[in-house]
Formats: sequence, structure tokens, C-alpha cells
Amino acid sequence: MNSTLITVAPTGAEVDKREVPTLPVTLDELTAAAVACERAGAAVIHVHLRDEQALPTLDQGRLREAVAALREATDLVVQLSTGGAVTDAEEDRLRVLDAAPDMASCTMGTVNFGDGVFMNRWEFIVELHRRMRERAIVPEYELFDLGHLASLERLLDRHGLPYGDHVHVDFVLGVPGGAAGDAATVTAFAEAVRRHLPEGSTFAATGIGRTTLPVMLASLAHGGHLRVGMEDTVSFARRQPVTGNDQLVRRAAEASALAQRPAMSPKEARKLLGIRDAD
Ligand code: KMH
Ligand code: ZN
Repeated sequence: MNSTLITVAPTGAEVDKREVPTLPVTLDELTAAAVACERAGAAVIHVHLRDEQALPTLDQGRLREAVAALREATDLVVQLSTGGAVTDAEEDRLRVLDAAPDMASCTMGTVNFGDGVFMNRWEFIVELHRRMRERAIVPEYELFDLGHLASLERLLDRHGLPYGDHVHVDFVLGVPGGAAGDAATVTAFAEAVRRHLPEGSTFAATGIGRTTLPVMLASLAHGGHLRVGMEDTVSFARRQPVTGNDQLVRRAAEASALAQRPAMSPKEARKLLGIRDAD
């Protein structure tokens, strides 16, 4: 792989807008962030939406509006989160697919998530996988723990490859309750991908909070891709709050260039991931 897929996760469901005013929460803020991140080197955007009070929402109207606005303003691959917030109901999370994004996240197991529990039952995962394939939506399988990779192997064995026939996973490391965000853990996950997933499968990694840099550098060292954004970290460096998502994307693009695997374009990302044509 001679280029790096950079996914930006600009908002998430957990960061409080009152504490982090630069967090994009309105549609205008989200679109402006997406445009700036595409310019900085992002190819995919992982989207969570907020309501009028800046609280997480899976409102169908807002989801459809966001998909349309992002497609209008950018060429980014639009990936909607089906993870939502830990309080979201399974039916609402499944209904996210009705907004017809290019991609959607699919977390491969339950994990403690700070003081909460991020619930992902086996039957729910199978239903997400099945509906995504039916609707030509490409999954990004999110792995918060090594056992999630074993579940993915089981899912692919029993239920077949996803739409596009390419398997792409994202290691989400450093969540309190999940796998640690350090280089040794990235190595263990990368090795497990090579041993247990179909040949040609790709991975990205993201580290929560201060684990962002070791995880980014270790992923590049293993030939992996990157996810960055304010969903995962709101500090650029010690005592230096992030100024915007594009700042994180720019740093990821610079690190990728240094590793001699520059950031790939959205067009290249669509080809790699097996995403259907826009029309
Ligand atoms: N907000 C987390 C509980 C996803 O987007 O699919 C779940 C999450 C994963 O962010
Ligand atoms: Zn997310």
C-alpha cells in the first residue's frame, strides 16, 4: 500500500460543546469542517450528528440532510456512525442505514465505555452486516478489543463478505474499558488482522486522547491507515487544545508523507474500499 487513507471523525457523541466550542455540531459547522479536512488530506468522514442543544441525535431528517450537504460540498466518502451514543436504541441505530450513506460503522462487540457500556449484541451485529450488504453500504468494522476481531472472523465465516468484497477495520484504542492505546497493542491487532482476516484486508487505527500519537505512528509503521478527529481527541499537544479538525488531519497527512505513503484522495479511497458509484 503506497498511500494512506485518512478518515476524520469530527464530532462524536461524547465531547461537550460547552467545554469545546470549536467542536462542529451544526450542519454549517460540520460542512465547513468537512471542506477544510478534505483540503488537509482526509478521504472519509465518520459522522455523528447533534441536535439543537448540541446533544447526540440519530434523527432521520438530520441524517439525510447531512449526507446530502456533505456530498454537495465535498467528494469525501460519507460514513455514518451506527454506534451513536451508548444510550441509543438498537432500532434507531439500524435505521441510520435508511439515510443511504456510502459507508457505516459496525462495532464488533460490546465494550465498557468509561462509566457506560457500549452494547453490540451478536444478533444486532449480524443484522447490521446483512442490511448493509443489501443496501450496498460498505462497513467499517470498529474493533475496541482483540476479541472483536475474533467476532469479525466468525461473522465473515458465517455470513460472508461485506458489500464490495473488501474488509476494512478500524482499531479504536485507548477507550477506558477497551484495549490500550499504545504501539504494542497496534502491533498485536495488526498481526491478528494478517492472521485472521481475508488477504488484502486493510486496517486503520485511532487512539483516544493522549494515545493519538503513539497509535498513529505505530499504525503507519505497520502499513496501516489512520483515523483522527475531535471525536477522539481534543488536545493537539500538552495544554494545547485542538483549533479544528483540519489541524489533526494536516498532522496525519504530514506523518503519512514522512512515512512515504501520502494521503490518498477520496477517489482512491472509493476504489480501495469498494464503494458503489454515486449514481
Ligand atoms: N460513541 C460511541 C459509543 C461508532 O461511531 O460506531 C460509539 C462510537 C462508535 O462512536
Ligand atoms: Zn463514532
